[in-house]
Amino acid sequence: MQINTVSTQPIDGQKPGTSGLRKQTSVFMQPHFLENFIQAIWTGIGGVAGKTLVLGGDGRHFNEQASQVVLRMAAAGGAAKVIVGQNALLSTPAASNLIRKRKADGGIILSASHNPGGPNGDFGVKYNTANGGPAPESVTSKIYEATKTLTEYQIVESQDIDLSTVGETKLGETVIEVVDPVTDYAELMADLFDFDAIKALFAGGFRMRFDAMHAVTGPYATAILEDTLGAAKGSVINAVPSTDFGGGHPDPNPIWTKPLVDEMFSETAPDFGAASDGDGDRNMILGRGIYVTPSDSLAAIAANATLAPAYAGGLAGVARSMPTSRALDRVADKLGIACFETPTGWKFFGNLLDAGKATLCGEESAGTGSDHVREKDGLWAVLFWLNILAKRGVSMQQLMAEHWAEYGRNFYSRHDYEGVDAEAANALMDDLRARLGTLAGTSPSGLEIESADEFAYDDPVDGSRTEAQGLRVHFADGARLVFRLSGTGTVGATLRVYMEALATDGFDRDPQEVLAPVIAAAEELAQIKARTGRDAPDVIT
Ligand code: VG1
Ligand code: CO
Repeated sequence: MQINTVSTQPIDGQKPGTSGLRKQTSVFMQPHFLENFIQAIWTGIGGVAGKTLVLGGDGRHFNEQASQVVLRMAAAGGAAKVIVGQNALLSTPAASNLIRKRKADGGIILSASHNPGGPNGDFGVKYNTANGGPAPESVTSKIYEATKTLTEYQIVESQDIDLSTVGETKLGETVIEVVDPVTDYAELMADLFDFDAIKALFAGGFRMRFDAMHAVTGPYATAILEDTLGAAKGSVINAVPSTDFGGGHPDPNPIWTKPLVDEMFSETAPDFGAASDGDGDRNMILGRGIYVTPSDSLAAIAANATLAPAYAGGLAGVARSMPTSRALDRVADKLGIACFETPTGWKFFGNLLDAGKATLCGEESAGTGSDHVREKDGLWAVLFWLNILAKRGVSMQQLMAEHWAEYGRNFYSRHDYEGVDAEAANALMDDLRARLGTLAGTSPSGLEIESADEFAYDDPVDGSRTEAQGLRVHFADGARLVFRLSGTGTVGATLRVYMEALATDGFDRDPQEVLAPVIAAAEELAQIKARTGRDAPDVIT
């Protein structure tokens, strides 16, 4: 086997963000760009020699080609084995599961998640560690440092490996094992949930619609929901993964899944609706005539968790990212368990899950998960809801009405301003940050501010500190406002404004109306319109 050493130079901007390195596909396809980053990963993890890795991606443009590069570079680095999903496909939670189940040293996930794909879309690479979770900052910073100094990379010369057939081959000394991407994941789900109860639900005429958004969950959802659990054929739509996600934006929110949302609010709506994103780690949950915000979904799952066999013994604790609504905290209070508040991004949940401090965790951005893997998991959330609905025997509307009656409702919304001029976005944040100390006691738009600060996180397990994780404004009436810049975009900056207000009645009101005073306060505090030049957010969730 011929190993080539290729001279290269550091490429700027290879700093992993909230979830791996994401760039426009055209940038990733530039000479050496991918190879440099993969070599930097090998350096960052202390070399790949003798290690076993898992590899797969969400099927977007460049997925297969990039997989071949990773395999050649793993072989050049002396990896013992690479376990690859058939056709280089693996959802993010399925990859996390395989890393754990097969006791691999880590894994590479090729995905830009909810970002659009295709030659004009985005591509991404993420490294996960042996616990199955996204590499923590201690590892991503080593990878980034390596990108700044590397001068060469090693790659073997070979024909493309056949990834279409399940089985084992060898590339040099490295074993390449091609596995069915769905089997192990489907087995795990059957262990966690009451499949008999869900089968009975469907047998009784319960109807659902799952929108796979032309992305990676199609094969998983079809196999589990239709073939195993008996949901009617056609319950899963947009089920065949395509390299550009059918030209769509594989982000399960009310904007990008509008046809599904419209159906769920129509006369012929099924009982339950859901969607997942590009790489299968996000979920959107709907009932007939109701959209359940991710923050509420997390809280309701926590409140009903013991209905699922794997969680019947109760939850050790729960965790949510800081911008996620505090609906979860109210449930944790009642259950008498701890509720941890972490920075945005799944990597911060890893230590809590590993240490057994949290069983369930979630983010407002449609990410929900548990200690069954170390990633958020879209289909898992869907199955959890089906399990709960099967056991409770009520509609989604009724279930949420009862939940709010018990805990109050944390009305919640996020406003995103996408592709904003980066300098303007940074200036907005810098100015507001500089004024945080003076805000307590003032009343923008008539809402009195109790306190304001910038969120920093001290990890209770390893003691590491992560700073500058969002600007928070707490109001005297319990409302809250958070400002953050996205770490997953590839063009300009995305400003995220998160709003929350607690209500103890009037649960059926429109969140945008309930939140109007908080929205007005956000504008007054940060002059969003003037600074971004936008009249309105691009996305409202
Ligand atoms: C966004 C979400 C965050 C999520 C991350 C990765 O990050 O806000 O909650 O963990 O995407 O999700 P940011 O930095 O853009 O706000 V995924 O499904 O794109 O891997
Ligand atoms: Co995702």
